[in-house]
Amino acid sequence: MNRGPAREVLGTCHHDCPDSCGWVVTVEADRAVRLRGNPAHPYSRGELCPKVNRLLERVYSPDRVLTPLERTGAKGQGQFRPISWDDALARIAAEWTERIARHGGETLLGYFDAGTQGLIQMTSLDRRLFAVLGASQHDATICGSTARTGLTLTNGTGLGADPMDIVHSRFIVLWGTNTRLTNRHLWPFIEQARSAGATVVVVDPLRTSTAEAADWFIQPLPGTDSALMLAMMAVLIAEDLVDKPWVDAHTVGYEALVERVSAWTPARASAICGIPAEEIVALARAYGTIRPCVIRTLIGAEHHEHGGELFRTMAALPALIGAWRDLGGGLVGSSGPWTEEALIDIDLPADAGRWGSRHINMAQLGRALTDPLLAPPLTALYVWNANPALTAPAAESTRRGLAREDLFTVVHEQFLTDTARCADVVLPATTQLEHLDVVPAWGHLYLGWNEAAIAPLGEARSNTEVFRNLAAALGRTETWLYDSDEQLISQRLNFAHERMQAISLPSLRASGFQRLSVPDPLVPFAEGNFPTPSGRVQFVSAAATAAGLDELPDYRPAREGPGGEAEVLGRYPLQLLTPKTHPGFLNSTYSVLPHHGPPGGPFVELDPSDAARRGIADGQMVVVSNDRATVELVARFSPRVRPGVVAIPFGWWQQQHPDGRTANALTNDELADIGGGVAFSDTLVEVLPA
Ligand SMILES: Nc1nc2c(c(=O)[nH]1)N[C@H]1C(S)=C(S)[C@@H](COP(=O)(O)OP(=O)(O)OC[C@H]3O[C@@H](n4cnc5c(=O)[nH]c(N)nc54)[C@H](O)[C@@H]3O)O[C@H]1N2
Ligand SMILES: Nc1nc2c(c(=O)[nH]1)N[C@H]1C(S)=C(S)[C@@H](COP(=O)(O)OP(=O)(O)OC[C@H]3O[C@@H](n4cnc5c(=O)[nH]c(N)nc54)[C@H](O)[C@@H]3O)O[C@H]1N2
Ligand code: SF4
Ligand SMILES: [Mo]
Repeated sequence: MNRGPAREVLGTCHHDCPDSCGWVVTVEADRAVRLRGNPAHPYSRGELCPKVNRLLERVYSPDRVLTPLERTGAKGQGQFRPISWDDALARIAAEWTERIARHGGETLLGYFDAGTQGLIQMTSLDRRLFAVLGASQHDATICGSTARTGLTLTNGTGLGADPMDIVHSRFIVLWGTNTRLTNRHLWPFIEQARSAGATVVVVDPLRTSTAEAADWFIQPLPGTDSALMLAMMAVLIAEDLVDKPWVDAHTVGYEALVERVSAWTPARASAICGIPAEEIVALARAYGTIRPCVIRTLIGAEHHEHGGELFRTMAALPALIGAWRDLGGGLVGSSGPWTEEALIDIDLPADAGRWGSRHINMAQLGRALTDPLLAPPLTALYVWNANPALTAPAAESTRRGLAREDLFTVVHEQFLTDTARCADVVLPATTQLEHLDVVPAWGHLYLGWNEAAIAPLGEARSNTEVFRNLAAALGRTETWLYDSDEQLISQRLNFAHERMQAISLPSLRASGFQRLSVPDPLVPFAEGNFPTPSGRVQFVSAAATAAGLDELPDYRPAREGPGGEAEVLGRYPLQLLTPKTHPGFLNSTYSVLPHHGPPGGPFVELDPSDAARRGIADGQMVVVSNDRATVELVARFSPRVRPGVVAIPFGWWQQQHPDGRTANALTNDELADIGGGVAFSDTLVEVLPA
């Protein structure tokens, strides 16, 4: 068969992952036959990952949704029949129009996450359409918002050092981040630093694969890090390891901080964190003496009741030792803000906006859908780029909400996920190979271009295309609801911004990636100049007080955590973590595809001493329970957890769980202290033989 000449198309991974790897797709006769890492990409350097190495199997999977579907069975049963696009769009327009006429625009909610984190396919035209419809506003807070808000209280910004400059570090603290799993392309840079003599420390309540590979593993009880950090500061101050000239020049509130941490002896922190006092002292000494010294953190540690406080406290550490002076020093969190500050908010022409004033926090979708007092009620839900039935906390409330007969749910998806199975109408979505986009990264400083490599499969349509279609079906006449993908990209990138100086659409398109125009090497705060009210690091923060926190960094126990409410701890003495764990999964994506998960399906990890006390044998069926749900699982004795802590790796779908209830059935949907994030990891449970 003559398949015609092969083409190579440059793209960028769309996944909600810090790495935003560059790729090359080989296309023959409009079929993608090969996908590999782009060797020219300076960060990902030709490598992808166990998930995306098999992306073509996902793109061409027989299980993909390739036509619009309409529900035929009961809600949530997943029974559908194919319908035409015209019929699907007409039905959605009619349902929305009727419901908005009855209840007002706020009865409608558009719900998305970062299924693709592309500049226009994640969120762009949707904002214009839902605004003109007066819909409820979706607060996109489930990932990263609390960490950034915490860092910003102290530093005035989430900006940090260039992740790639970690090669220059000699003391690297991976604090609440599982680099080898979640940020795997940073690991070679860490190894490079290590071969030049760097020490790698991991601070994590779980002995992760990253902890296994570290030089020093510190395992605090979950959510207790602020106590550990305050005690480290006490040691730094007591042992004269503070960089006084830098502190005097670039911080405010030092004397008050000295006073605050004087109460935080290592012994006191030790009793809270479950780490020997000597180890806290040793960590502080190493942190205060080895340079350049960097803290690398991402998202996982924010999922606590006091998650914002944790990050706000963390940001004080590098300031105290003047770590920002050095290339390879300071703090590296999400590098997203470097790009985001060079983007234009294209929501709406100024005179056209009439969003509803009501905000719905995405982490509490279940609450919003089941709240009998919510006025007006949510009666129309449109979901794209997300699988909230599985990924939002307190999943049984989401399930009850999605089962409501009076709720009209549309899900735009590639697969029949747990959320799509609850829909009234499912719309088929393109994959990253089938649409155009630009991908901003949160793990490095390169923008990535993504050229569509192949035509949409079946009747799949991209997110932006469907919003144009919906606008037409609703009879909207505003021209800006119909902007093309190229127009949206041009509107979004702020070429006038200094960070875009070297970037143009043709150059980005031709090269596949370009570095933001920021200094290389980048030492952002060597001379201070923090964007806070004082221009300095705020050890004392009025913004913190305004947000309801103490003016100084502090530790407070979580209600559902160690040192929490005695009544709850008495009934549910084990703290549950539900972490990302399998290299083949990306949140809930891939878990039902062959070759992605470990054989045997979901399980709960226990320390053998906790199991023995309950008469639980390795491999036995157990019931994990709290007031939110019971979940049946196989017990596994695990060296990853310490006594008092259990873990259920997250990502498996309902159909893969023995009783259809997933890890998130158990998790806490209380919000974190600031930033709107959620306390997934402050969840107490009991585990008993089934
Ligand atoms: N393979 C793979 N890669 C992924 C993902 C995936 O699902 N699979 N998901 C992507 C997404 S959406 C994100 S947000 C990033 C997340 O990237 P990371 O933030 O690196 O990953 P997490 O696993 O969420 O959390 C990191 C670690 O925080 C720990 N942790 C929990 N509570 C605490 C605490 O109180 N203190 C401390 N010190 N540590 C704590 C957890 O045990 C976990 O090992 O990863 C992305 N990359
Ligand atoms: N228990 C527990 N819960 C968690 C976490 C945890 O660690 N533990 N992590 C939390 C975090 S950090 C995050 S970010 C969230 C992630 O939550 P979600 O974003 O809901 O998770 P995903 O499983 O990645 O779902 C993304 C969906 O988008 C779809 N998709 C991909 N590309 C496109 C596209 O172009 N168009 C459309 N229409 N759809 C597309 C995919 O098929 C997939 O089903 O989960 C959170 N929930
Ligand atoms: S999921 Fe992450 S590591 Fe894997 S290819 Fe995509 S960006 Fe790279
Ligand atoms: Mo995330």
